[in-house]
Amino acid sequence: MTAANAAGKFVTLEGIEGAGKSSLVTAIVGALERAGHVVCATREPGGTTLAERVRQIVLEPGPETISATTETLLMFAARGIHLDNRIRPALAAGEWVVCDRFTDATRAYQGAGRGVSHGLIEALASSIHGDLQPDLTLLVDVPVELGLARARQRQQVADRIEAQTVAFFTRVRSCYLALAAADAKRYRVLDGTQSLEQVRAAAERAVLELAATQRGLPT
Ligand code: T5A
Repeated sequence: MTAANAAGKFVTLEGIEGAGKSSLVTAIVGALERAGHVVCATREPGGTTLAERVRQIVLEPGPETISATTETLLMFAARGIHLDNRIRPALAAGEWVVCDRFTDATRAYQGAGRGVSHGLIEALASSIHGDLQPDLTLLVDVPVELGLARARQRQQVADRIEAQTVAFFTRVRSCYLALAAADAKRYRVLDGTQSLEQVRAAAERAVLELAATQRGLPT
């Protein structure tokens, strides 16, 4: 099932570093709240006190190595905590959940980026969130060089993933675009090279269309 079968709607944002996802969250939340919805804005890895601790373990640079498989397990560990304590309760209460990254990030970063097998990722996805899928995924697409330049401008010290190569992020971006092409119903690709105002407007339109569909209104 998707969250469409439950009380609330589940919207995720995806894209490479610096694509502009976080900049869109406030705009999307504002648009939904103005339309009368209660919204839970959150992020992955993280979103709860305990899951944010897992985020710190997996992203903070340090002397110990974390293998690609272990990194994948940590992403799903954080996700399991997040789902149990925040996402599922919010959806069950009729709230919309707007989440900055979800399992597609594991498919793109650990799968395409690090080479972790599709089979392992899908087995973990099925075990951790079963048939709960986002109702809508906004993929903010930008060329790798632009995304990395924006991310570096904003944050001087790279985390463990931001420190990866251009080739790594090129695989991540290609995977996201392939996922979107394979499921046009769930994904909306936004051109992140446009001005922030234009991208915000497109994101707001997409979520309000979903809200209108829910009420059976023409979009
Ligand atoms: N990860 C996560 C995995 O590997 N596997 C997983 O399963 C999950 C869930 C998360 C890291 O974890 C990895 C992926 C990530 O590497 P993070 O710090 O949350 O770490 O990283 P990001 O989500 O990538 O956050 P970023 O902040 O880097 O990217 P955003 O959110 O896409 O970009 P944003 O909105 O912060 O914008 C960056 C800068 O660009 C400007 C903004 O003002 C900001 O300064 N900007 C624009 N400028 C001009 N025009 C536009 N249209 C602009 N949009 C934004």
